[in-house]
Amino acid sequence: MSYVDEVFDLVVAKNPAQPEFHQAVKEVLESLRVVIEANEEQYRKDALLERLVTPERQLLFRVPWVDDKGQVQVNNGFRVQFNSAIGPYKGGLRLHPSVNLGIIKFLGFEQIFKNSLTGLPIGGGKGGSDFDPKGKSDREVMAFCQSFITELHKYIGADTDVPAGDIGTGAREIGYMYGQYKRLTGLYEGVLTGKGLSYGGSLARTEATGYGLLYLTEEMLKCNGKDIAGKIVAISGSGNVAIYAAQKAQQLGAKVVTVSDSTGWVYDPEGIDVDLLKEVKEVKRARLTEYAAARKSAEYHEKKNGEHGVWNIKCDIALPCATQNELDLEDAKALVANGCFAVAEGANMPTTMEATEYLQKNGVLFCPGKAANAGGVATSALEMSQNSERLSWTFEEVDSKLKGIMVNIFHNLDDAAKKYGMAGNYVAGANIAGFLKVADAMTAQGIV
Ligand code: NDP
Ligand code: 2IT
Repeated sequence: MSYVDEVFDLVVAKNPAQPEFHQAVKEVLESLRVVIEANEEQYRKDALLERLVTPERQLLFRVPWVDDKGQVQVNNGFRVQFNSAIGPYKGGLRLHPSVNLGIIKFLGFEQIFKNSLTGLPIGGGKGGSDFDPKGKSDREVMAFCQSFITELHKYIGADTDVPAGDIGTGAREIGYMYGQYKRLTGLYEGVLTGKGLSYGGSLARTEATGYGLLYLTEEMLKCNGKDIAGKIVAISGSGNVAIYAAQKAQQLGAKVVTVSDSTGWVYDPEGIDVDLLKEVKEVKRARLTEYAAARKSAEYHEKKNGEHGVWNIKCDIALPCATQNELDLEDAKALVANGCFAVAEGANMPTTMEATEYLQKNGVLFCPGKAANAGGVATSALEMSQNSERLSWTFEEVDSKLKGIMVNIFHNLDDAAKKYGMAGNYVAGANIAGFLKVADAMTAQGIV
């Protein structure tokens, strides 16, 4: 059996009931096959792949907190410190009831390659909890965040592990966590990114993932003889990534006609009103029904099982920005049938493997999340730099660095795909380019 197949079987056997982790590993290992086979003896002897798929450290902890009725609640806390070959562990914290160890491991594994692609010195990690911030008061969210950091603070630090936002973790949660970290340690250091601007946050970090997604998409289209201006864009999600993806797409002259949340979706043929969306989602923390109620041109659809939702709408470009496995084979068929020619992932692993293959086989330009959404973590690394030098850069400075990083990422994966005989396969290109740097650093640092 080939080394790649052996390691994949090992991952399934050693990590039962973690389908998302298996899926992420399979996608990466499949596209590394050609690279591994060229140097199989050495990689096998060093157990490089076994080390790559095994987190350096996994922290599982209890998070007790008191709700507004005086009742004690208990959640599960997670931090997976996956790989520190090229820098301190870096990656977000997801707060969502669906969070479990397998989800955090898939996200942490993806983060290794994503962070490598940014060209910046950051290793891979991810964390979170099955706590659901929806419907909780600010005080309850603060109580949870303080308890979460009371345990986690022992294992993180500006030069060891630097968490940030993800689903359910935004500026409010990062603020509460930062305050508690500072209180416990006495350190005013860049231990978290996505901080508020008044206490060490970076300009453009809020916008970075969505803007970066569009900078990369623009470059991918340009290199394939296409232009984003005048195109119809379908977006899923209506959180941090979706909102700023919509804003930048519109600035580049495209028309964004959809957004969604976990209970429904909106079709707005006149183009999403981003200011209204921000008011509904960022300020009121309300449902999309409120967007539709305030906007004549918008149709609201309740989410129903088995329906294609936003992917049924005719579009040129699709940007999934909500969550994993939200775009399946049926959705991919609907997109192709409607003439969609490009898909770039704002979320982590939103497209199933079958859907990805179908899109690629049908000539759709497809950029995976670990490249397309790397602008968020890249700008987090820029926030770390600013914290280290105790300076803040202007919005334009950060934004132009972000753009340069995204353009560079696209060319790195394009070049890697071409070099290994898979021109146009940006999934393979991203995995190979991300892997080679980490593998080189792991090899140089010996058996650790
Ligand atoms: P937010 O919490 O701001 O928004 C998440 C959005 O996705 C919301 O609209 C939410 O709807 C929807 N959503 C979440 N879970 C589900 C679900 N199970 N089913 C349907 N809809 C769902 O998160 P972000 O925008 O930050 O994150 C979105 C994606 O982007 C995630 O995959 C994340 O890992 C990825 N990402 C985020 C980065 C960042 O910097 N924030 C960087 C790189 C990737 P509702 O409000 O109803 O829950
Ligand atoms: O998935 C991701 O890259 C993020 N949630 C952002 C991580 C970060 O450290 O900014």
